[in-house]
Amino acid sequence: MASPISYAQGLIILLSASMFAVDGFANTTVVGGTENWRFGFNYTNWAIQNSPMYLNDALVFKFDPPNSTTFPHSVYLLRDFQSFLACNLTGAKMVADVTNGGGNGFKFVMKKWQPYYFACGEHDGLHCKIGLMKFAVFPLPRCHF
Ligand SMILES: *[C@@H]1O[C@H](CO)[C@@H](O)[C@H](O)[C@H]1NC(C)=O
Ligand SMILES: *[C@@H]1O[C@H](CO)[C@@H](O)[C@H](O)[C@H]1NC(C)=O
Ligand SMILES: *[C@@H]1O[C@H](CO)[C@@H](O)[C@H](O)[C@H]1NC(C)=O
Ligand SMILES: *[C@@H]1O[C@H](CO)[C@@H](O)[C@H](O)[C@H]1NC(C)=O
Ligand SMILES: [Cu+2]
Repeated sequence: MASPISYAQGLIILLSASMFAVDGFANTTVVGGTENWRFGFNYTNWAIQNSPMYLNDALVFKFDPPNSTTFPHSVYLLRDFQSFLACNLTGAKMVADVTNGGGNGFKFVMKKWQPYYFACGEHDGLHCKIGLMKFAVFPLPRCHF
């Protein structure tokens, strides 16, 4: 005979099982679509068109490693909104270097409920400023209870 306590415990196990299942709904999106991560594509516009994004969604940055014919790119997280507006790399955190975007690309999972300010860090912020290689995402929690 099931006691109320074991029923409650069963419910908790069920709820946590469906919380784990949330991972199954996470999206993986290639930044820039078929344009990949390159100089001169409007990533702000791309981010608007791909909103909203959710917690645990993954972004894939694809860029060829540098050689004599390709330009180097990278991925940085800028420290705050002001730095994002100004393409100021002071205090930014490099998450992918110039070689990390080859092959299947560099995958970044947005695990925290916070704004993420992505930018290319090459040429001291020039790719960010003039090359439009920056965008912001505030991933939302997925709610489906
Ligand atoms: C990039 O796209 C945004 C959003 O659509 C737009 O406001 C902005 O003017 C565009 N930038 C350029 C340089 O075209
Ligand atoms: C995944 O991303 C695509 C493209 O932005 C969107 O159409 C779709 O609704 C997203 N799926 C989920 C489960 O969020
Ligand atoms: C440079 O890299 C690109 C893309 O990976 C490749 O198509 C091209 O052949 C390479 N060029 C040289 C000179 O290695
Ligand atoms: C960049 O950000 C740092 C830290 O906030 C600040 O000290 C510096 O003045 C900024 N640089 C420019 C050019 O605004
Ligand atoms: Cu770049």
